[in-house]
Amino acid sequence: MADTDTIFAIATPPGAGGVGVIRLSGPGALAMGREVTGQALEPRRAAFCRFTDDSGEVIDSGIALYFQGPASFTGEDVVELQGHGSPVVQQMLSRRLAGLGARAARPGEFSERAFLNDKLDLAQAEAIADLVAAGSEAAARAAQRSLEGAFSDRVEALVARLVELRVFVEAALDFPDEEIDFIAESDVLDRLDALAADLNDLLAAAQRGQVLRDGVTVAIIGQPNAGKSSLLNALAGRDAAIVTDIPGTTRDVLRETLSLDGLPVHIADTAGIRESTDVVEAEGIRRARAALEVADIVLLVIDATRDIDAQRALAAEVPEGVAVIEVLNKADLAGLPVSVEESQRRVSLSARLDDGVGGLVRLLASTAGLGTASEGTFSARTRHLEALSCAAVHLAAGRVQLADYVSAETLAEELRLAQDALGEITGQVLADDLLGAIFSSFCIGK
Ligand SMILES: Nc1nc2c(ncn2[C@@H]2O[C@H](COP(=O)(O)OP(=O)(O)OP(=O)(O)O)[C@@H](O)[C@H]2O)c(=O)[nH]1
Ligand SMILES: [Mg+2]
Repeated sequence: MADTDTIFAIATPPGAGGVGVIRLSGPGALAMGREVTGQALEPRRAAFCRFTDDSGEVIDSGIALYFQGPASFTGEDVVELQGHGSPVVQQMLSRRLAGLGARAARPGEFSERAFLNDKLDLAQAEAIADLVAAGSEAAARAAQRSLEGAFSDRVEALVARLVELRVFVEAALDFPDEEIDFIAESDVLDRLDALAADLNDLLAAAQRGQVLRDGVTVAIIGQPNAGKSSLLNALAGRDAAIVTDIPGTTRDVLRETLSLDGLPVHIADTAGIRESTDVVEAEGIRRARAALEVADIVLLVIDATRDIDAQRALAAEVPEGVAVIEVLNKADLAGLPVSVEESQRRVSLSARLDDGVGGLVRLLASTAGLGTASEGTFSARTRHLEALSCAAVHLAAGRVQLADYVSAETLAEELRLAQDALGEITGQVLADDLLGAIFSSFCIGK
């Protein structure tokens, strides 16, 4: 399957820097590396070299490293040229390599080759991109765990049990007369249930991993002057939004991405919702309602010194399925103690004094399904969640077949489909253009 082109890419970020790395991979990598450096290049030995152009003139000097395939990241021969981090020098070196017949790598092509050469499975390759793009420490740790196989191992353990079950059921099919007894007398149903339960646990863990990777979208809503912008500022730890005592201060939606206890949060501060004849304010209120529609979690900010029930009525506008956290603000003025009522999804705090905001952050994390135990979480993507759900659906369908109709044949088919769905996560099963869709979103040089 391996592509036989030799590819190259600048692996360090664009711009000037201390060191600039160009990576080469493919059957011609060693010959090209030797040509550019004029040295033999021993595997895994750093060689200080001059990098020359085709007329022998020195372009740069630096270190060349050769990794002999298959003991390399891609599984092919890989050469790294580590020169100075000058965009001009790197362009000259790139031209030199192109002149020697190498081709500029597509985004993610090194990782794709690593996958095709069995150096990593698909979920691990995706974890590389997630690690590079991680927006918080917790997300980076989760991606690292996936890269090390924490997610793939659990998927593969399920696949192994599924295969055992399939072997058993399909063996039963070979003895049609005894099929029913064979299955009824065995513990297939119990094994199926245990498998489904473990699959659900994995799905829940993957959901947490996806939240860590992609973050949650939060909208702050409430009546004018309730303290929405003050709350945003307290969460952000800086003066992101204008705060005044004039109701109707915020007009536009103000978006920030914050890392709250490691959870990436895409948060929107909005205009206070009320009846307004002011054209600008009315447009702001329309936008506030639009932000509400796309949120995963809504923070309904209530001024605790005013009529609380009247302000709560806004909760009715929140779409079904969106979690609402009630924030009783201005606790200092209202003489309320700062508190968190987890089961009620309610906190009282003072945004202005930044008192009680930590409790809100913890409630946000648990509402997002993360809880405090992000320990052991691995990163996961929507694609993985879909595959796990699909496998769960087939297991459930198979169970119905067995329990209600005693059809071993349909059970066998459902088990096969469940296995295929799981196989898509690690790349054992490849749907059309899955690789293109995944690797095209990688950065170049990875
Ligand atoms: N004492 C006290 N005052 C607060 C608190 N939170 C906000 N305020 C004050 O309430 C007023 C309104 O605060 P904002 O944060 O601008 O309120 P808002 O909900 O964004 O208002 P609009 O943008 O007009 O909808 C300001 O004078 C704040 O200083 C609080 O916890 N305690
Ligand atoms: Mg405001």
